[in-house]
Amino acid sequence: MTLDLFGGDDPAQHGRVTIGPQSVVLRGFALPTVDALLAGVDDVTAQAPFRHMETPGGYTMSVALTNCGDLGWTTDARGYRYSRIDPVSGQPWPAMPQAFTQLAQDAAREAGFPDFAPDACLVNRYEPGSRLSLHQDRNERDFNAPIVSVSLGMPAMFLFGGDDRADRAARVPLFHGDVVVWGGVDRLRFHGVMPLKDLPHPRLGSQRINFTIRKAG
Ligand code: MD3
Ligand code: FE
Repeated sequence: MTLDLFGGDDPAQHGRVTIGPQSVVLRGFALPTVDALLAGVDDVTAQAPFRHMETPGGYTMSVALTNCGDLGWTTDARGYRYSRIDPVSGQPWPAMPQAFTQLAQDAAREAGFPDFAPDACLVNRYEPGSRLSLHQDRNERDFNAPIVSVSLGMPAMFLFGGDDRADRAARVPLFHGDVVVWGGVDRLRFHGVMPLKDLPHPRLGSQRINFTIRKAG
């Protein structure tokens, strides 16, 4: 991977990259609305700050997370689940910013999912060294709905595996402004993120924000 590929505004990165039968990377799709998206992240994190959650296995996640929308994903010693209440504040999660919903529906339509009605958004914050080990997203009620992901800030190497944990994973670099839609037959594929390198982003510095817009309930 050359430095140039991590530049972020290289027009050669733009376009549509098919990474599975029903998964597509829309390079730079979020760039036109990035100001509104970052304002949304600030709004959400002012009400529900990023926190490092515990896994049921007793580990602390290296990725910090928060949520917005009607339902938010949490993990603690008792397991993984969606809930309406932020366990830190005791209040409902912040509302989903309109810019998130609009972008997610536009991207889902582009990818062949015209009726996406999201009710949840998980916001992840990575710092250098943060990683996400291979996992499946199975806490949502309806696996027919796609998941839309938005990457901002530092680049990351996404790992896209198969339906079995042992399946070989493809490496897909994700850059500031990229949007990915995952659905249909790809919805339960194992996936993860390699430990982040410290390649500070001009706007976000040494962090990567990824948010995934979902239908959880
Ligand atoms: C593929 N987040 O929050 S987004 C997660 O970059 C998560 O923060 C990663 O995995 C990140 O659960 C990857 C992409 C993603 C999300 C859900 C998927 C890819 C997926 C569900 C099925 C297949
Ligand atoms: Fe995931």
